[in-house]
Amino acid sequence: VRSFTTDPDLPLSQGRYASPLRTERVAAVLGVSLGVLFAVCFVTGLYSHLHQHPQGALPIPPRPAGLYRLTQGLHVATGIASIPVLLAKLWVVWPRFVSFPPARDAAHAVERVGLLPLVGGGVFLLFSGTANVAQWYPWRFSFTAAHFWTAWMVVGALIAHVGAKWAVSGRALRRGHVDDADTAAAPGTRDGLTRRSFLGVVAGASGILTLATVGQTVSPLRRLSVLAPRDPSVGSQGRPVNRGARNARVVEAARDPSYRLEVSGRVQRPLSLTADELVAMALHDAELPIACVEGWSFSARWQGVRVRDLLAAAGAAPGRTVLVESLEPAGAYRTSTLNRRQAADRDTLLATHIDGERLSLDHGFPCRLIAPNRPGVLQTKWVRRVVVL
Ligand code: HEM
Ligand SMILES: Nc1nc2c(c(=O)[nH]1)N[C@H]1C(S)=C(S)[C@@H](COP(=O)(O)O)O[C@H]1N2
Ligand SMILES: [Mo]
Repeated sequence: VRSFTTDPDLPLSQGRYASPLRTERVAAVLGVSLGVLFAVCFVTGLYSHLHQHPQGALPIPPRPAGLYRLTQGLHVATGIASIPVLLAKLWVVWPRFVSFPPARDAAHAVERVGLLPLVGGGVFLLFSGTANVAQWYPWRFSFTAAHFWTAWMVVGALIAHVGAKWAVSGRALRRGHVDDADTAAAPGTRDGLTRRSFLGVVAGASGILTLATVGQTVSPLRRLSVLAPRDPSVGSQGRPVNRGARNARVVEAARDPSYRLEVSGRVQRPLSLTADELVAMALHDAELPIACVEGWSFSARWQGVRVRDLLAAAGAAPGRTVLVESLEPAGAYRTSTLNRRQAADRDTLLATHIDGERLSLDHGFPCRLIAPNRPGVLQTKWVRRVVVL
């Protein structure tokens, strides 16, 4: 045991794994950076959760139209940017993981046990998030449920960790602080510079990783984004497709001449419209994004019938919640709900056209929902029925 462990009472910079880069100050700088990145991830993640698990008391407004695009793009970008920072932080504090005896006293033991959810959970969030974005599902459990509950656990452990490290980090970050590595190192070594370069390399790795992926949502950068799973200008009609018509098993039903769009539920006059009748209605234009939960997005000019016009034509009372159903026989995204304000928004459309072209089968022909400030998973394609609740 003694051959690889360290003494918990020694400063980070001393003992078996001594390095001029392993100092309280470097650990604190990396820790603050991770704290900021994880806080952005947590807030934007909760916002995404609220969209998909609506709470009656907190209905999500349809404006600003591009807000979800921004928050989910930030979520995935800050998450990916934090990968090199977390790895660097684990490397710097490595001696602490192998200290022996494991704890000085009971309080120290509690603090150390708290590292398990913090480190394990943090690694799990970054791994599961990245795998999800890369559409790789090497597990059986539900990604969102596991990612969501782990996020709460990590944030709880993070708050406890910040409390435990507040004093020592505060000291280490103060201007004029002399790192204990400097007093321990031979005079004349330029460790200050080494540490600054180390932090520079970590920040650079973070930046490069971000540039290599963020083009999936910031289209001017798409040429740099060699690691991004999606290019916002590649796909049917020059736009990416999440789930195509064949995979969703809707090809026949969408092309069937007996297709009707139905407006039913709490209405005075249920409607049943052919695809041609739908296109013959008053079409409206809206420039709106598709912002996938996976962090890619594109903005397009859509044309279609306003949902509120359809509701009025069917004689629905104003201010109703609306359920939108797809032709898709099964699947997690075959229905979605519009709250009152979302349903009443002037840009909430059953789109029939994208960028002036009739929608392709893969983008939702004969019509698909497109509404402001909404995750892609809720922009239901191949709509067959609008039910007023
Ligand atoms: C590389 C890092 C990360 C990536 C790529 C990532 C990716 C994702 C994705 C794709 C979703 C959407 C899931 C869906 O709705 O289907 C999501 C949701 C979420 N993320 Fe992350 N994430 C990362 C890190 C984090 C971190 C560090 C936290 C918290 C500190 C976090 C908290 C959340 C929460 C709370 C949700 C909402 C889950 C739900 O809707 O129930 N994520 N993340
Ligand atoms: N019926 C149905 N609609 C759906 C989906 C689906 O699987 N089934 N996928 C959703 C997801 S996850 C996204 S990101 C958007 C993508 O729209 P696009 O394929 O037109 O780009 O469609 C949404 N609409
Ligand atoms: Mo999506």
